Amino acid sequence: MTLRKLQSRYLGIANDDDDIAIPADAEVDPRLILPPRKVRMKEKVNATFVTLARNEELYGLLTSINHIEDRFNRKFHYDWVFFNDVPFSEEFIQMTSAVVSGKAFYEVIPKEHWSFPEWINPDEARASIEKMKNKNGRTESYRHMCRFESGFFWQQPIMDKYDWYWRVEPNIEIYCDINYDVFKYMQDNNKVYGFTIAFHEFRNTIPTLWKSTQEFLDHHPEYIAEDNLQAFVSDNNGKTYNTCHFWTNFEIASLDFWRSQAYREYFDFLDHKGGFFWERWGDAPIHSIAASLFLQKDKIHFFEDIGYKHTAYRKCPLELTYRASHHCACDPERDWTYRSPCGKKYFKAMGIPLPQAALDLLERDKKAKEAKNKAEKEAKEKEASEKEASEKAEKEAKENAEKEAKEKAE
Ligand SMILES: Nc1nc2c(ncn2[C@@H]2O[C@H](COP(=O)(O)OP(=O)(O)OP(=O)(O)O)[C@@H](O)[C@H]2O)c(=O)[nH]1
Ligand SMILES: [Mg+2]
Repeated sequence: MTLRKLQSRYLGIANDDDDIAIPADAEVDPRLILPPRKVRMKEKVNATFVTLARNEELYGLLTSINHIEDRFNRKFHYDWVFFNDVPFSEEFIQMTSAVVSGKAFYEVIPKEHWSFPEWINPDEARASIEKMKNKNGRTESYRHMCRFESGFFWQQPIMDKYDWYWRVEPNIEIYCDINYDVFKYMQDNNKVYGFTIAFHEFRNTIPTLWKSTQEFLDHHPEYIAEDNLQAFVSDNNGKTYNTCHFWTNFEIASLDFWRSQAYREYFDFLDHKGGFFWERWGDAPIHSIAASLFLQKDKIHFFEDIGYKHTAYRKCPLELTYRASHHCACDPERDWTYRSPCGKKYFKAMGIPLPQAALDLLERDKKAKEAKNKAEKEAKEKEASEKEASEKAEKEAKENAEKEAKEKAE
């Protein structure tokens, strides 16, 4: 065995440096072997992980960080920026910095980026939030979160030194080894925005978001990219929004996109409409509409190879050989990517066919549904015929008893 072989087998790193022979009797734990430092450093790009979280989410977040580190970052050592609207606790800092293999930074969000702006009356906004509370409106802090993720995280001075970020939330899982530098991939392939799962938004949380977007674009038609991905967000050539969005709890993207004049002005325009507070505009639809309209579609990348779980939804690579060679710990039958109507829409809008494995999965779903419907229909028919037979038998028994009684009486 050689070091190169071990690395490529266990870490998936192709190491071009001189290979090192490892004696057959050496006790080597391959998981402890890291690629040589100079290989790691020269390949790195300016990137960071970024997480907004509360102190009380520490333990769910440690799960996420451990997943990312085990599957990816222990090979690359990218930094991690943590944001919070209140100071991080000592425990939070100690525990997270112990598991992040790059540098960890802890930032308190300035008040002006986590409060009602001057054009929003707080009392009226709070009354409106209260009214929507049970209709997916969530809480006041949730509104600040959506506004921060839409317009402010990339404006924080700590982010200035980075070109790329990967957004991570508490309680996520990464199912497969990631053996290449995803940030470098984005950079080398001229990608801007990367996602894993696409979803529908609750329509009642964004009633005027599309109208506001159209109004903005009427003033700035120059921001609409040629060959964009509008068909992902609109089924009728831009008349209405179909509510499809990239799920932003996972994002690997360029910070320069949010820093662009187009996005800055778009966010500012939306912010002044007050939709974060009068409705419940989320960062996911806003990011997705911007990416779909302001970018050429080939700048958007679907990370088909990253196994990912957030809440009950998961993305599991379907190919058996891929899953085996990347040590995936997920059940492909539970993959949501291609079952999601918005996932399918993405492929259609890109003009690319669904992978064969996805078509097979959907075919199995169809057959399973047909079999279920058939079984239900048969069960109903059986129940009806049994009921009919028992009613008939009851009727006959009654008639016989009446007949007997009559004969006795005679
Ligand atoms: N510091 C801080 N972080 C928050 C707050 N609200 C949400 N977050 C973080 O913002 C991100 C999104 O919040 P979630 O509550 O997960 O929102 P969501 O992803 O739309 O909802 P789920 O689908 O339920 O996960 C997560 O990383 C949270 O930890 C808050 O009030 N303060
Ligand atoms: Mg979440």
